Amino acid sequence: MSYTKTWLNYQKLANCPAEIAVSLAEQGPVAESIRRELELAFDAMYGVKPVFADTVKDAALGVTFCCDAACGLGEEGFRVEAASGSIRVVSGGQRGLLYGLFAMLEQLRMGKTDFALEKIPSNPLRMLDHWDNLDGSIERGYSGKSFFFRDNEMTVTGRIRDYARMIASIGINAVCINNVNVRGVAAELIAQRYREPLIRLARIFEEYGVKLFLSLNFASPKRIGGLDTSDPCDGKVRAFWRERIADVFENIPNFGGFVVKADSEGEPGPFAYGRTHADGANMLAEFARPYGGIIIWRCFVYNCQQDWRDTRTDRARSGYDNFIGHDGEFAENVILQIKNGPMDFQVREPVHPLFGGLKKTNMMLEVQIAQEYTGQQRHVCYLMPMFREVLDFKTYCGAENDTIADIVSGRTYGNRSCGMVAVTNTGDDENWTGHDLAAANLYGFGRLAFDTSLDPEEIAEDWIRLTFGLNEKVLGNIRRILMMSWPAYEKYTSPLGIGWMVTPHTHFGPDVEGYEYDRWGTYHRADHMGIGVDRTPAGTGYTTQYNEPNASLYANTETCPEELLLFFHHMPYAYVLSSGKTIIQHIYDTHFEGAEDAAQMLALWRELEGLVEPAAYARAEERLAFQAEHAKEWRDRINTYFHRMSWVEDEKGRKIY
Ligand code: GCW
Repeated sequence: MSYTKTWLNYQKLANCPAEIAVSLAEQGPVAESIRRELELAFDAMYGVKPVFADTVKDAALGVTFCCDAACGLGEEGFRVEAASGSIRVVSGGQRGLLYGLFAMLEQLRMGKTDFALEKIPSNPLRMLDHWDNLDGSIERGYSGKSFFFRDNEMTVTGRIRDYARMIASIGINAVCINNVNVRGVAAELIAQRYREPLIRLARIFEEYGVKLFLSLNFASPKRIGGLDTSDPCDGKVRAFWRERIADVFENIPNFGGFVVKADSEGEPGPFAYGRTHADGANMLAEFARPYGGIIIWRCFVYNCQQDWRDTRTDRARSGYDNFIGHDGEFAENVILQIKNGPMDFQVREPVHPLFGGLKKTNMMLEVQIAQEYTGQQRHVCYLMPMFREVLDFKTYCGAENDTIADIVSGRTYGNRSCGMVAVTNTGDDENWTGHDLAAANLYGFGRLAFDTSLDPEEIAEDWIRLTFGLNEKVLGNIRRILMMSWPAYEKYTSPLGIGWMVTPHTHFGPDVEGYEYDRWGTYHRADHMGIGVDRTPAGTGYTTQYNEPNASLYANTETCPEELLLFFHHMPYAYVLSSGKTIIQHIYDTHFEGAEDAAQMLALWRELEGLVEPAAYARAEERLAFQAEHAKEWRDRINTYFHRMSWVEDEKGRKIY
């Protein structure tokens, strides 16, 4: 199947230089990628094949790549200086040159000829997690099937190289290719069965500076090792892992390590043997350490067998409760991977309190650009504004350098095992991400992970120009669509921090009580008087997991940020918000507004007919039209539910079914 070029859609530019000379002394797989990319890009942009030479003096455009360990930019940082037909790209390593190359191409494509840029990546690890299964399906995948696996075999095709180029161009340096739920034959990815294609895949990733990671099954000693236990303290189990891990690192080039989902949603883990997460993670880390490998251990651990009548158990508390007591116990090459919020990638959640709690543990921020709960790539929902808020959140873990961005970039504790990871949104659809506009989340995540200080709107602008060209109308309309999309989605799906009103299992479409009386710990507790969960010390006590002043701020209805009011408090429908509206009126108003916003996004897109490539126009038009209809369904289902619960009429007398 053919597929689109996304933001690497190199278009012909005006003012082509007559000849281009490039000086690049480096050798090796990454340097080769730089050469290939230059040939591809300059041919498409200028119709000129670059000449590789020792000196570039006489060419109309001369590009010099200079690898200099003493440049102070590190192996991944770069400086690009362009003036009067001469461009110099400097880095301490080849990966930095590769990032510098893509940054240079971006500038040239946006019509700039004289510029200077210097960037050192904020986060050591900038990672994508695929939830791809070996049969080719993707858990929570909304863009077709896996391009890594099909029918229990690996598929190492030309598409993988294009994928590697795409993600390298935004600074991604690590990818985990298989689902954290390691089922069936996936457990054998660490055995011989998939060795040869994994080596080929790892070599392609290596050419683009991307480390390969695998998710492993903690019960592998039993499942594939023929042992009768997977107890991490058992001698035979340790021997199994020592051998397996050594074998993987010694044979797969450029291998980064393992991701582990343990004792979570039915996945096996150390609990079965009376061992702790630290026992489990450290055992694996010990065997990965000689290879510089890391173990990424997920903190998404909670009781998924809850009785809805139990109002003391609180899923929001569980990540913190499970891990805080083990602060300082994890090995140096273990990183705890923590979701941005304490629940599960809802459209609005507070920031996970573990970030401010752990002081002696490596941490990584996990976000989800696969839009599981935010419209599944059939709705537009540009998530960078949400991630911006998360990164800027002050945890008060110390007097300074206490934001999430500080913690995960290593500024707070001076560590290098940390970073950001996104559950990714790609598949084998022709446009990679199902919705053409969802590619903005992939692009945006990479850019933001590379530079956590970026403005979401500027990222959006770059993405639009690089994908759709430089037309001002196209830029303006798509920017508006993207920037209004997250607030709109929140308005028509969720009031004031309430999540989960979705169809069980699929997580798509409204079902206000879908998860209300289920075992997953996901309640909004709406009754005829009010709605919300009391998470103050008088309720579940979740607010106490935050450092002061956050703990008090959230516990008090007067100071609790309103967008999270119902996450932290059970409030009467008649409670008056700062807008002067009651909660029930706010619910009605936001739902009507959200549906109008969705209609407006469609109208904005329709103005672009003829200005964007027809196939892309048609694909997105269809989805935006669906979104506008679906938003009405959300509006009506939610408004009707709360009207029937509260018996309060809409002040504006609009249609509520
Ligand atoms: O969001 C939930 C998803 C599960 C997923 C889990 C996790 C991979 O519904 O499908 O499992 O999170 O993060 O492990």
